[in-house]
Amino acid sequence: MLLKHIFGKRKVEPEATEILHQVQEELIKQEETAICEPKPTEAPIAQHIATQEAPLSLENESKGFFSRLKEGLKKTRLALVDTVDSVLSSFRSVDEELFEELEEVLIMADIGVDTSLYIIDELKKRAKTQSIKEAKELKGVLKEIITEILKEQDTKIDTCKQPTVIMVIGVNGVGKTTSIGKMAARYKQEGKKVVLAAADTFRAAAIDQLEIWAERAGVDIVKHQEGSDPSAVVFDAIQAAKSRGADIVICDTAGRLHNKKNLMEELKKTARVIERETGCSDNEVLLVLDASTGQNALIQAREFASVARITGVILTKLDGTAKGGVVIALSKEQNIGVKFIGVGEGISDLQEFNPQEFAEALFPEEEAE
Ligand SMILES: Nc1nc2c(ncn2[C@@H]2O[C@H](COP(=O)(O)OP(=O)(O)OP(=O)(O)O)[C@@H](O)[C@H]2O)c(=O)[nH]1
Ligand SMILES: [Mg+2]
Repeated sequence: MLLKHIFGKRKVEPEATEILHQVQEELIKQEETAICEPKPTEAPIAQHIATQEAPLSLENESKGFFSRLKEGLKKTRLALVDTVDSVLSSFRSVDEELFEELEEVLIMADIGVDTSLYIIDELKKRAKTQSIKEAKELKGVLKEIITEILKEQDTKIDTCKQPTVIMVIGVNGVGKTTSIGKMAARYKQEGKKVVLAAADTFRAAAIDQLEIWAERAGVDIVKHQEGSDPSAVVFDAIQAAKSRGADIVICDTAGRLHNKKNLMEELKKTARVIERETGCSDNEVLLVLDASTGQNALIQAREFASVARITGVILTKLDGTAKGGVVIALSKEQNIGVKFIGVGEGISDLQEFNPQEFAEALFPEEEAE
């Protein structure tokens, strides 16, 4: 609501775009300090166990998949699509004022200034070429533009290498370990042999937490003592995978070290070991981002991308946040494909990101009329 307080009224003048950029930069600066601050978000191990549910079943999975996605995007839908609906219904014809109102709705829904401006520009162009006269007709075009943006990036993980090594990185508390547990369960269900590498050696609890997930998913884990060299854990995990004929190695990493520089150096070193041991320079490096942090997730993407080769994003905690619009900004502004989304804490609450289905869940058909 900050922008509304600043500008006092809903209308955003075209010349205010520059100011919007400045305000966004300022917000980003304020949030930047929080990036490397340890957040005491991690639930105690007992709580992790308490939130566990029945083992993942692919049958239940496909049945409930779309409804869980829809449910998970409820708050984002309210913030974005329901607000778009109310703007469209308050205008009869398509005019400049309507586009300005829509632009503000997009920015407020965490789509980011640049992406919002791009979407409105496209909307104007298409409204003109399609001779759209009624405001409500714009909704379908908006959905089309958003779907196209989401489809621009690669959303698939290549698991053909033997073994495929996936390194999972991100700041503390974003959901790395939980997502790894969920991924392990998915791959296991697909008939793949998985080995987890407990390379967050910074805390003993992190190793214990991954071990619980390995047990739940029914996969192997390679672990060392707390404080040991993370690269050595990854090295051993890859050797174990090779000798056991495993298909996939997923490496947990620390979200915090004594300082940010240490963390980044450690990640680089681990990536080098993976490269050397697999003989491949294009292994998956997935950055985990917490959708509920909105624009801060974009800053983290930018920071990590400047020091690491990121091949994709796992966007967690889409359930319970109205800031899911950030997925659109990530695709457009950061050029990073979202590979998985987290829509809950349960073992089956990780979904492969499907741009078309995501757009359908955000703009359900029955409401598109
Ligand atoms: N609601 C919801 N909670 C999630 C999701 N993914 C993870 N969480 C929760 O987020 C919290 C932190 O998750 P972790 O997996 O421990 O995060 P981490 O990145 O490994 O944290 P560190 O090991 O401290 O760096 C846990 O309470 C998880 O249950 C999600 O998609 N939705
Ligand atoms: Mg962790």
